[in-house]
Amino acid sequence: MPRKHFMAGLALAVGLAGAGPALAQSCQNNPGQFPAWLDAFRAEAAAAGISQNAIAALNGVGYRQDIVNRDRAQGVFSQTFLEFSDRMVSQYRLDTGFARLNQYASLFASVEQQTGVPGAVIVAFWALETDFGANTGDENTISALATLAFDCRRPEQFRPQLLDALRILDRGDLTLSQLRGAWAGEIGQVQFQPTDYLRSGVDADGNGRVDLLNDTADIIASAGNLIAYHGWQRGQPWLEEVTLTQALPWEQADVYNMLPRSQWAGWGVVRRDGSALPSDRTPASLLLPMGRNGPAFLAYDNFHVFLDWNESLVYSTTAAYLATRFAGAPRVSRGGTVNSLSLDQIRELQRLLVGQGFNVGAIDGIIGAQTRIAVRTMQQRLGLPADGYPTTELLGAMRGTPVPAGLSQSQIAELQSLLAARGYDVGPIDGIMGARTRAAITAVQQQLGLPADGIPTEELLARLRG
Ligand SMILES: [Ca+2]
Repeated sequence: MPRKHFMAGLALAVGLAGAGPALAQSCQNNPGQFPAWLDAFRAEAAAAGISQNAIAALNGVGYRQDIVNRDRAQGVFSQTFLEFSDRMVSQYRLDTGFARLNQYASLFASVEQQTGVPGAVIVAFWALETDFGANTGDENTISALATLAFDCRRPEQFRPQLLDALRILDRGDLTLSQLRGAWAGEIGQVQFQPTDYLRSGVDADGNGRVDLLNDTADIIASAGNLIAYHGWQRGQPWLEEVTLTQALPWEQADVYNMLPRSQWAGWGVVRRDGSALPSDRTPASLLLPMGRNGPAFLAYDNFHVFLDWNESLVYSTTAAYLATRFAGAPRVSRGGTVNSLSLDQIRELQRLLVGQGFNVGAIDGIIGAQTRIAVRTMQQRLGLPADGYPTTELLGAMRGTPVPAGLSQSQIAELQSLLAARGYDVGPIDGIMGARTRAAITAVQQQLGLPADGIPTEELLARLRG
């Protein structure tokens, strides 16, 4: 799955955490082919209408093994939401952000009028990406992007970025010596990829150049434009801290499960201060970044803009929470005791889940979407509250759970074929236990009067063969 972030500095600074199994894929470059590749790229740029003057920026550019190494580095990140947000939502960032909101109040008001994006949201990205311009990166953008566009891993993603970086030179927004930023090609105080720069950049101060390194008005207006481009809905909330007053159907608490706000109110969810939520149809999901005993939020449609920015829930929740602070929300309440797992414990849990037949992707210590789904199913099977958050209680219960007699990959593939022949959707016949195969097994078990646990066994295979 392609990484979806549109402002990447924070994630990249901490090492591509939570990016998932795509990073584990490897491929081989032959750096000796780089000069010929660069010649072909020059021709492509010229054919795309880019001037020879801008194309000359490629002269002397060499293959950068250090950039490829950074792109391959698999950062591991196991901080909880409170650990991470305590670190990222620093007093310095809060003070500076409020000062910027005050200093540029009329500009923020006009940007919100034009784009619908509140200043609080823009300032949160500005803070997290570069500390308000203090850390914009000093990597040569052309050299970094040329290497990544040549590299075998994601050339289709970086070739257009390299073309657009040349177009930024052509348009005169930045000079070649100014064109520096993050190692993956993001530029400026809110770390725009070149394509975003060209499409969403605005010359708001009217000096004739979109300068996202130096022109504060350009930076604020362009960030509003980019966030609006990603689907921001004017006048709508994004994240709201709430209080849970009773146990609720925990399996409903999933960031992608949008329900009418009245449903959450009916399940005893109230505002953080204890007052009632509006009992209306506004879609919202219940986001429990540390499970049912930790902080609780309602996440609205606009929260998905933060998920676009970084698909890691801990990152995106922290960014959205910081924006609520700039909009006046108090410090998040600490919740009760949550026995979170260490990195090694998450890996152990992932191995145990695989032993139970779940597909959790890589055993990487990262709680991604697949691990969360497996955790929730396992919690249900063990009779634990199914909030999808792995704790030491779950790990302890799983250590004592017998591993079902497993099937080999070829046996699972045979099972998939038999299920498909009966009309079930199992996805590809690949011998891998994915969500569709599990659902099909559960359904056929029900049909056959077997315990519907979704686990593939010899017995089930024999029944289907017969
Ligand atoms: Ca300008």
